[in-house]
Amino acid sequence: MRVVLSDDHRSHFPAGELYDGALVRPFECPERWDHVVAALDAAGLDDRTAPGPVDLDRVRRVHDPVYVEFLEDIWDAWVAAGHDGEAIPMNFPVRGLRDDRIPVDPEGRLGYHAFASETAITAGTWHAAQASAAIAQTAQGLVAGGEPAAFALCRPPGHHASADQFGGYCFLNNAAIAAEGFLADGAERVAVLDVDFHHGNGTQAIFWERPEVLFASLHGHPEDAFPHFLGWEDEVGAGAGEGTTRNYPMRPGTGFDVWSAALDDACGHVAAHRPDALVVSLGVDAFEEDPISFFRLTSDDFSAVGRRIGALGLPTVFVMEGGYAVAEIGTNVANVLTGHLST
Ligand code: 7XA
Ligand code: ZN
Repeated sequence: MRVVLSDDHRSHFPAGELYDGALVRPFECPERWDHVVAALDAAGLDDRTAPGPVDLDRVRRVHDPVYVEFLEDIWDAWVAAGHDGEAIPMNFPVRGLRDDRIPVDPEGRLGYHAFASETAITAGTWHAAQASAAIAQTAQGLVAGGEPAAFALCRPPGHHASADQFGGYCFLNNAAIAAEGFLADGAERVAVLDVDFHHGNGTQAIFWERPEVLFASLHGHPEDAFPHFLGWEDEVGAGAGEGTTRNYPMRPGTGFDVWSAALDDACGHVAAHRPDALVVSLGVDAFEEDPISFFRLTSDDFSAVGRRIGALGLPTVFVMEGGYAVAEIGTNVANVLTGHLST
């Protein structure tokens, strides 16, 4: 399996994540990438490719141009306004406030384009976000060109980013960019299967009314888990896209018996959609020891996840999302990929 990766992710590493009432070292950190690369080495997944340049025109098929411009210039604007610290959004156009005007002040712009406060923007964030999107685009191009599967080792992750909002460590929605890439390259239908512990709210919102893109997500129930305000089972899409969104919210302590039944059902919907290509939002934070999640999958279970996805027999791009049990993240990712290769 081709693996697309680059070192450019290192330019994004905020000093602080707002967590539990304090600024802590972010869970989403560069060592995650190092552990994945080491485990890929150990598993013999060494067919590496550097990404090409990011195609921002294709990024704008997913993201609002005003949002892309915001990501490009917010750090400089923040510094020019006299701020010393990292750019952290703190107030938002929530119920009772107006969301039809974008403020000029950087603090207001940050709040307008964010949905949560844990994710800081720094000097190198835009560079890393573009590089991450380029990795997804390159992996998608390889698969569109005939490779059976590719792994996009994206960092920062993407599935929480909507057309015009960042949060949950995500800036550009790499999985959605890959899915749109397939459509731009001639695919009639695409499926996005999100197995990250957290609901892919951004991906769902992007494809909510799009009948050609099936989105299925397995995740912690929004009553119990971030992002809290999307991901109930009754969210199935709207308009022409009604029926092409599927949600599998699950409760704290969920083990592989229940989780894999949900995966089977989701895979059934993927197959019924008859996609030309599959994009997998591959977070491994459903792992039993993940520090910010509450499912109970074991490292061996991730091999079965790869085999189940491989049984679909679809051209597939795996896009890296979350996973914070840093010592095991690499093994868990490698197990999915080798499980997939074994089918
Ligand atoms: O898939 N998404 C993640 O792994 C990031 C979740 C961020 C949670 C922040 C809650 N304080
Ligand atoms: Zn996650």
